[in-house]
Amino acid sequence: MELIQIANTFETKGNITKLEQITMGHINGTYKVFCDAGTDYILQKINTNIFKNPFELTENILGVTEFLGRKIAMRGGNREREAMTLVKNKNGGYLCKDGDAYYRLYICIKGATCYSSASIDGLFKNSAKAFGRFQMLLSDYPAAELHETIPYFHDTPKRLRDLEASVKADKAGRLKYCQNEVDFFMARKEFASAITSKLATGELPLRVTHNDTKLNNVMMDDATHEGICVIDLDTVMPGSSLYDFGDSIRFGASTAAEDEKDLSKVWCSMELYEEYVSGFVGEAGKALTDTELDMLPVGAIMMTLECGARFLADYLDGDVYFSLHYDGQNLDRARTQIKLVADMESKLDQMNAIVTKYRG
Ligand code: GN1
Ligand code: MG
Repeated sequence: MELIQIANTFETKGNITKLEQITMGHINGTYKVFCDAGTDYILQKINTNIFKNPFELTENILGVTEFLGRKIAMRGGNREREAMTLVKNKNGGYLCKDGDAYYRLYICIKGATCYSSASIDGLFKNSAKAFGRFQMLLSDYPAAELHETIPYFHDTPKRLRDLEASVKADKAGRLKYCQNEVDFFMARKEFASAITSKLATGELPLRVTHNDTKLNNVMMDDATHEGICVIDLDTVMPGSSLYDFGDSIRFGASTAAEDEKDLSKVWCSMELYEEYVSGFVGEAGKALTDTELDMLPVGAIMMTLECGARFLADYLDGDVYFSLHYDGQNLDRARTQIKLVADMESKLDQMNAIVTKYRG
């Protein structure tokens, strides 16, 4: 089927006038669907190589968005702007199957934008508040009801073992180009279990987490730049609050793009880090335990290390997971993450001091 025909299988208001691809994400195919009756939509082709069970995925998203919607309405908020809304398919479900592919449709949030860098003052802090609020609102969600859409998603020791397996297999014959990078990760094997070991003993609580808290996963209001809605709920699963905090710092506190080639431009900005800490701790701080607060900087290093290991493993595997816009992009991405990990390791005292300043 054509994409327009697929979009037409959903219960949209008005007629579809045009479709435009959105290229920001690395996983799903995403399109903006324009309609003539005032509401636009977001059509997504679910990447079923990665999300093996689109029905369970949809159950998670419906569960979380309806729960958030009820809370937002109770607080007097605007449900359609502050939470995502899945649109029903004319077949009664929420998915359109075309061959082996599955599609879903969301209402497009109007007057809001997602940014790939903190290009406007206060943007990063506002994203921190949005993710902090997200965590707060879901703190009493029945976590056991959620499906694990990608098992072991933020299990960093497992991600390093996967990297080791990719090194051994060297499927694409690229190990010769990245031995130093591989060594960097292998030297941090012991550190890799700092969070998972404490989750296992209960020293860190299990929470409902977003698990992909990049800046570009918050819609920002065009007029106020407030973070109004957290998007990309595919990886909402039980996890650690450190994952959510850490991934935000990894992506948003970097002074350069995730695939910057000139590593002299790549640093973890302590100004941006402080902005995020103030927003996140301000919004979610009361719900966090002392151990969680103590370990926030570890979360930032861990998520960066893990993501770097995943990019490098994908480079070694021949680029089978993350979408690429040019050859070698996964290696560039791995290198920026390495640079950021090394930078954060050297700034750890400063990062701890900033958390101390805001935890009260
Ligand atoms: C992927 O598709 P996107 O860009 O939201 C990935 C995240 C990575 C991120 C790196 C399901 O997210 O885990 O941190 O790329 N999502 C999945 O930019 O693997
Ligand atoms: Mg995303």
